[in-house]
Amino acid sequence: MSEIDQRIRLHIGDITKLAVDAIVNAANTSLLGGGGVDGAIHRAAGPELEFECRMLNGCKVGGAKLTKGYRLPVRHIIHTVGPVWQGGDKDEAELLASCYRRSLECAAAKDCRTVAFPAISTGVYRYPKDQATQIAVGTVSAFIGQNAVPETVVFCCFDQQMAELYQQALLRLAERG
Ligand code: AR6
Repeated sequence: MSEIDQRIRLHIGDITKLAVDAIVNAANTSLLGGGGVDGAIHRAAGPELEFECRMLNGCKVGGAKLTKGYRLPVRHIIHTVGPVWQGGDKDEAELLASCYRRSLECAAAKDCRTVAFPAISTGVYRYPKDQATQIAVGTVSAFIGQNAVPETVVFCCFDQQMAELYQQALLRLAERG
């Protein structure tokens, strides 16, 4: 097992229950909450989160902004905005990779050693799950290969099917060396 494999973990469950340094939120450009994982994070963190988010003036697609964790067992929440899938020729892959890179940069800037990501854009934003997991794994492993922090990245999957896609993507990456 390579050093990078040891720094990537899979978890099946609700990301709001994870006690890590930072979790990533799959937000929208307003940063004012919504459905899916965004709604779950805002509900669990409490109304203070939306209050801080209001000060941030939104976020562009592919960008990331950081807040405190409030009632969640994390120091920080990193809010990123994934691309809406429009068929694949609207820079979706580059924008999704940018979400992972910018989020990891935010985490590193605050010395967050363990960071958990949901599968950004794979719900309401309809990004094909197999492609999204490959981008997630490729971008995260490239980043941690060049940076000591975060030490550990958790891909938090809502269900077993998503965990299997991550496993396949990790296997493919290991095969490529
Ligand atoms: N923990 C972990 N993963 C979750 C959770 C959870 N509690 N809830 C859902 N997922 P989505 P998007 C998974 O739709 O596609 C919001 O309204 C889910 O199974 O939350 O980036 C925002 O405000 C899926 O695999 O995010 C935006 O408007 C993944 O998280 C829009 O949705 C992402 O699904 C963003 O859409």
